[in-house]
Amino acid sequence: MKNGNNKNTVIKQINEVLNRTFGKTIENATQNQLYKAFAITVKNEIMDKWAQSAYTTDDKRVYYLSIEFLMGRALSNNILNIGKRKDYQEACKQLGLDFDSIASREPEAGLGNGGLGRLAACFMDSLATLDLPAYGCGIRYEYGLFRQKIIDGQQVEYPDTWLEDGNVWEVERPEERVEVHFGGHIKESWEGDKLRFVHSGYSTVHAVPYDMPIVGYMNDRVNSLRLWRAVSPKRIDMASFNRGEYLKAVEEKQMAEVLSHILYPEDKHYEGKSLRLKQHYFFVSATMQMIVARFMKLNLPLSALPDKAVVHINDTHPALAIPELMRILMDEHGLGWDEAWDITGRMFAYTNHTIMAEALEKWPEQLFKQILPRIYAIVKEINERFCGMVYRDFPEKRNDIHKMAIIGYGQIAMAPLCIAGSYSVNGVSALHSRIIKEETFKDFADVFCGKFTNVTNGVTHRRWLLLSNPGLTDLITKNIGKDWISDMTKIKALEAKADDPKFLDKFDNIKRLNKRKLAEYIKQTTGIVVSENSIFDVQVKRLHEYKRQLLNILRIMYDYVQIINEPEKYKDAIPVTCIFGAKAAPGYKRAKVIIKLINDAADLINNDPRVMDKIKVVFLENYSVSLAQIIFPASDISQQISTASKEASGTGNMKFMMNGALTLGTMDGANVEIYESVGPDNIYIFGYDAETVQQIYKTGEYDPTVFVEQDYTLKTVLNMLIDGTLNPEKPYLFKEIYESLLSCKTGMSDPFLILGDFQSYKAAHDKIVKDYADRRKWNKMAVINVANSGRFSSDNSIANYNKLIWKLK
Ligand code: 26Q
Repeated sequence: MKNGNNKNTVIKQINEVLNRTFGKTIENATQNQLYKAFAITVKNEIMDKWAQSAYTTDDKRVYYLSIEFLMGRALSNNILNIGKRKDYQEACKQLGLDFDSIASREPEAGLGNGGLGRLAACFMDSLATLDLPAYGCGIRYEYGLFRQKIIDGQQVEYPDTWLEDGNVWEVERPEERVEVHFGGHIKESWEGDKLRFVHSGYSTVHAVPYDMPIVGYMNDRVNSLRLWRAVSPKRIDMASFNRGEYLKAVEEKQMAEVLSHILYPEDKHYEGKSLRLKQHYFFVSATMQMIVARFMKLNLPLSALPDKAVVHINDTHPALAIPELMRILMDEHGLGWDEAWDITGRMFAYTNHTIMAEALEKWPEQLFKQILPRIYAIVKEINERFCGMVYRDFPEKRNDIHKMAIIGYGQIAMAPLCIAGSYSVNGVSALHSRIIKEETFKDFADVFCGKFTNVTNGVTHRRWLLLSNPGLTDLITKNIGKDWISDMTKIKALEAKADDPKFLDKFDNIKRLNKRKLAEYIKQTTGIVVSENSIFDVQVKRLHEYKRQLLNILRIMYDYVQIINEPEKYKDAIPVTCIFGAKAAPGYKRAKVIIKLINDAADLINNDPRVMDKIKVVFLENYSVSLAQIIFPASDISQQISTASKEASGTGNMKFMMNGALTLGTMDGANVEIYESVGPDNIYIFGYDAETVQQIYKTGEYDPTVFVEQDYTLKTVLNMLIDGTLNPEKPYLFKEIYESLLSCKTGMSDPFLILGDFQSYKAAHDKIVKDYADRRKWNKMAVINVANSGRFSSDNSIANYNKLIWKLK
């Protein structure tokens, strides 16, 4: 029996590793040792392929540069991708071990804030699976995104010590260390007819790479995620140490190493912090040096560099890779400006992820100059040549040059640098790409019309469906065969089953089991008992005003008031469990108050007997990749309710869809494409569209008081924010929220248009809850959603990136 053999091989391997590494056996190993033994065993299995993929080919590669990689746990994923899930499960069964509990010992690699970081992780998975040679490059943060606890309804942050107990997956490569220089002075000198730039008086930080394997699904490719760690070249200064100045002795060392200590927890909020600028330069400098050094081994002329490497810039954070390459080509390889710029201009592609003004990166010129004097000089030159080109070649745009300049008003703007220095610029959904081309970066698009393109985001169905929802995965495979797993477009065949009552019952049952699992988790972590028969209505994402968790909680409070006012009317209503998960940036006060509001409202509603358990409100703390893997499969309703035009794409929306949740959303980001895929009957759309929102911003015609005057219940709900109902001890807590919702002074009114969208949101929610009663019909809609989710696999996005932009192989 093949399977029996494989299972026994796994058992033998694990025993061996346990024995060699810990001097233990399966019988007496701790859970942590078991986890490590599993991980080492899997890693050993992929080592061969990793060496092959990483060090033997000269093919053109894509380097995906990102300040964030929100990877989540790797063990189950890697086992899935090498095709040995069954072997490991059976081995565990035979040994009396609980595989999931062992896998949950792995600390999660949470090196990202949200969508942008998770997208980078999904893309790494698809790149390997599509057998494309790729490197992910970023920072090996010692502390990932903070762990969130909710204490007395409020967010409290704790450090994420994910590396404390070691990281089985990483391989340190000290032999590939490079130097990164900060500060100092630049001297110009003529060497024959060449102007040379000599950098002196700088301080040095060593960048040491740590590689993690990225395993392709059922193929021979294992790519690398290369994360750089900052190490000081200095040992402790023994002289100061001996004088008893311990602090001073370690100070310099720590100043250097702090660069890779912590992930900034701000998501879409830029602040000109010098440490952050240093982090950006640190990892892009190390990466660009590595790329050029690797290329030099091929003994080709430097002009061939773009045939061997393409560098993808994930938002503007790695923008300095552009001037850094210029520096390496000119200062270290003696190229002239034009030659270096020609190479550079063929190497970079840039993805924009947000149009929110406060997220657009700009650095104070003085700070920049001081920290990166040589890079500053290069950026200045790029700016002058770029503005000169526009002046010369586009006389009609002369009056717009100040809007496009890279340097101006004492600041250096990163998006213009990326656009000027890349051959491709893309947005992350059809709507978003249109907005950046026609509005945000319109002037650039007039100048470089061919550069702008769209690649809609996607998510890896291997993690978000196969791993997270094995029940649904099996059901799909039993009905349409297994081809869809390697080609997600084939999942469309499932639509043929959308009218099959037997199939729908099975589908319904799988959802129920997933809900049971989540209900258990909720009970364990919050003590709240929720019914698996209730509708699981879910909003999980970063806490941001534009994402409008506030709209959701106000609507819940509205339902609450309706139920206590007319209990008779609601006594047969299907109960709804409203689930939130959201981290707020630690310094984002309004976001934190909204978390408090959700929790205070939850307390009030969950403990009011008049509600008859018709509504439960649950705030799950520490929303993370692993928690998301439990939530999506158990969800009925996917809340995607951003103010239209604000959410560039969203990717949670896609994960819900794949798991058969129905979208309740605005026409924003990729919701628009989900709508096109499933049709108007299988999605719940409400609210202003992007054009109307823009119109309101332009005219300022928005008066929220009108909506309140028309609706007495809404008035009651808003009053609850200020009359102490929610928090009798601190009735003032939510006063500012109340005022922001109602303010209509010119230029001061609520930019998220919450009350403007309220009524249509409430109506859409009432309809979705009503429709749930017809379970056959509901499940049919859900199946149609799953069947049409194929285009949202990141395999599709990556295939598009490659076809349109990278052109590998
Ligand atoms: C920049 C400079 C200084 C400090 C912070 C930042 C910063 C950090 C994180 C700016 C932006 C981010 C994150 C942006 C982000 O996650 N955007 C999301 O990207 C997803 C993937 O494309 C989209 O699906 C989401 O719609 C978009 O909000």
